[in-house]
Amino acid sequence: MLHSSLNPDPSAAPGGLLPDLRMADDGGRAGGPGTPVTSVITKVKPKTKRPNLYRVLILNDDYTPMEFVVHVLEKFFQMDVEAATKVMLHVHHHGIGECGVFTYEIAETKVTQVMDFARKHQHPLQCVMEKK
Ligand code: TYC
Repeated sequence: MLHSSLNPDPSAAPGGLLPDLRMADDGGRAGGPGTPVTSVITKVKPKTKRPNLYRVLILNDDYTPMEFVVHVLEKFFQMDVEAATKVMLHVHHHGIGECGVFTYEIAETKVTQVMDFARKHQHPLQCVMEKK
């Protein structure tokens, strides 16, 4: 029997002189033989980003009553009277102190709440935030 084309006898043993040009197995996919093999990358990378954090600080002044500062720390920072007194006295002696650490929007809200409350009671208490 004579073969003159590039297509080898499919029944011939592999490793002959001519390349094996038979279609790859289509695996029974839709489209049938000749459909391009495509794949979808399905590996999922866990992507959790830590939020930027901000310290909320209060500043000392000569006029705001100590009891008012303690009240502010209890009201807006969920401190008990002992913790609030410690923070207030730290600020009184060192000039500045931390009320808490929050994400941007929470920190901004705390600063606004404290400043509005102090102004409403005509105290010069200052509250600021800084990126950690
Ligand atoms: N220094 C104030 C006083 O002697 C008390 C005070 C403490 C004010 C902390 C502000 O953030 C402050 N009355």
